[in-house]
Amino acid sequence: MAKVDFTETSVSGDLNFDTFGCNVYDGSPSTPDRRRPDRRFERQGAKGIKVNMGRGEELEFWTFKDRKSGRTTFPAPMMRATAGEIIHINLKANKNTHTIHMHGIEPTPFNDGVGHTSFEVGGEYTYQFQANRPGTYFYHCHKNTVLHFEMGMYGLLIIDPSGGPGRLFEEGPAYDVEAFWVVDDVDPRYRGINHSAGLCGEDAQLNIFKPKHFMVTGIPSRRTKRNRKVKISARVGQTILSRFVNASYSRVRTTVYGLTTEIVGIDSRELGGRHRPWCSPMLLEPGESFDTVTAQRRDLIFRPTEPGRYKVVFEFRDWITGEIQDGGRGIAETVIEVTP
Ligand SMILES: [Cu+2]
Repeated sequence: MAKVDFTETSVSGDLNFDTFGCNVYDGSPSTPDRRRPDRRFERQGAKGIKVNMGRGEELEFWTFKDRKSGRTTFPAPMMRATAGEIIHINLKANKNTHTIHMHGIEPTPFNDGVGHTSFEVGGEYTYQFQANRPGTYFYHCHKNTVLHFEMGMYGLLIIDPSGGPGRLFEEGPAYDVEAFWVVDDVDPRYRGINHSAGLCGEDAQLNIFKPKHFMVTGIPSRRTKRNRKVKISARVGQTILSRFVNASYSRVRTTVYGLTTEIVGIDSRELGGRHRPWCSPMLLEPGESFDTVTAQRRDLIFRPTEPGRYKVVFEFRDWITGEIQDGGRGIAETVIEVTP
């Protein structure tokens, strides 16, 4: 076995299958080609947080703490930047090793946060990338991903066009009201699984997922109808943008009643526009649904012309059988409330 040593910016020591498989290399390398950032985020993970699920039940989540503001939330605090900026995300890993993967952004492999193709952070690392395309992204830990993602190690990553918030893409639709619908499902059994379980071939049963709780943007389904993080309030004539992320392990069917849904972006990419003449936004009639699977994003535009309370339903369905999870209980609802 050849000895490899790229000093501090790469993997060193014996290289074999396990270096990227079972015993993933971890360390605190310095950032290659480091530049002065336009924007810097500081995160710490995994950070435990207890979430009140209602009826006296508390569940543990793992998330990222924002070291600048001191905030620990589930989902993890949002990162927001402007297209063209050079961004640094500094991660301090505590309790075990973790990574930050910017899903939908294509940085260099070294900065991609996928341990199996680079390394896991076993101390501290500063990810560097340039945000070239505006859109709706999310970041998440990519260590033992099935477990760490389910435990809550993710947050929104929004890249605004050069003019800042108020427009979705450079030329894309302008909006007056911005909302976030991040759907997730929770299997309490996963709370008892160790950080690295299943990585080295033992059967941690990560293929078995039986969700018992259903959430939108960190709010359990029994509170999503009224909670201001989920419910949308707007006036007639305003344009609403809702950034939808499927962070669950279900096929989620979303239906908005009484309003036309315009899907103007899919997976951080614009539908239509001058640079994409081969596609166009999708229009859904009131009551018509759309389905998404894990990690997919949809940018949704609503242009209400009449006051009303418009019902929104998220159905969490089994990928294979298509049945609503947990014996039909896998549903969350909210409303778009439109005043004159
Ligand atoms: Cu992790």
